[in-house]
Amino acid sequence: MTKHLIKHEISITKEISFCRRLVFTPKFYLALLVSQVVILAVFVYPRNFQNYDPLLVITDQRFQEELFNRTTENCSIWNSTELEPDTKCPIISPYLVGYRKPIISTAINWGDTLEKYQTVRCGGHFRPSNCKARQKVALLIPFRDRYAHLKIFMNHIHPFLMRQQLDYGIYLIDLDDKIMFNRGLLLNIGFLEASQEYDYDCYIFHDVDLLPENDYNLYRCSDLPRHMSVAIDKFNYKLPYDAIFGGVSAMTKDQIYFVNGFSNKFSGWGGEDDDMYNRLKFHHMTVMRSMEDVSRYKMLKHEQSAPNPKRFNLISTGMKRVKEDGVKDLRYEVLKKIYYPLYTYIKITI
Ligand code: NGS
Repeated sequence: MTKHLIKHEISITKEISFCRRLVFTPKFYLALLVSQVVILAVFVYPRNFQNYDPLLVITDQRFQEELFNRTTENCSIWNSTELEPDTKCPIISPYLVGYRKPIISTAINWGDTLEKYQTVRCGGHFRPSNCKARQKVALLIPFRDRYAHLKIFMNHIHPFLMRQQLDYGIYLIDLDDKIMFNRGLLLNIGFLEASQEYDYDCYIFHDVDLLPENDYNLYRCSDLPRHMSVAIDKFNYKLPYDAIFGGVSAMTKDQIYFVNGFSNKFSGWGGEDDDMYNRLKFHHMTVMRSMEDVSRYKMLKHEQSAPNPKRFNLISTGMKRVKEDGVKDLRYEVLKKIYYPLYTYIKITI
């Protein structure tokens, strides 16, 4: 028994001295370093850094301050009654360039951007100087907090729309912070506010995180409602499902009133566009789409908003409410309306 114990002790001592020797060799440290790098690369890095993107910093305080200090002193006043040239602009603008990769950088200098777009009038209005635009278009952007996206969007969309020779205005509609985001409601109010300002022919419902890649994707309305963001990089440039009407879509004033606009009941993320698709179907309207190679969009990265758990139920019961839930008889209050150099900002509450 004692003999056995001694043997065991000797073997433990041997193991300890082996470990000591190992710990003091450079190979050991090298192996330790390599294993840590492997652990970091395989397990930790993908989770913490792969999705890291400066665009995820959605509340860019400095940018917000820069922005809110610049109002009408930095732009020329827009006067919708100013005389226009008599000649109509050509059906296809000669300034179009086709596919152009969007510039995605938060390093865009806001001052330079304003300098660059001096032809844009206060409130984000523009009209060609050498011809009469074929359509007057209001871009309605439901908004909450995504200032970094806004900067990139503005820098991209103004030259894009100018090249299309449109008479346009850009409206950012923001909801009282105490109320949950509601895309349908904001678009309805944006429509009512914009139509009071100018006799627009066409209203484009536009998410701030989508950048059109090809300027042959004409921002105009047709006889039927249009779904424009057909091919988004996030969905591998393929339509995710036939009934999708979200992202970017376009309707005339008559089409909007005909279906009573969007439902105001979809608080939180998702479903209001599917409900709009049902409204169109209910009113026997089909949706128009352009070719995938033209209707291409780059989506800016952001965290997924919390989906509305009630959205499926709201969609299935939606057509019972078409008449009373929509753009007609909508009550709201405008808290702020500011004509910034590149867009009109409207903050509302209900
Ligand atoms: C569907 C949503 C739509 C949304 C679409 C694309 O699942 O509201 O995804 O969203 N419908 C429902 O949730 C019922 S996207 O990934 O582009 O943000 O528009």
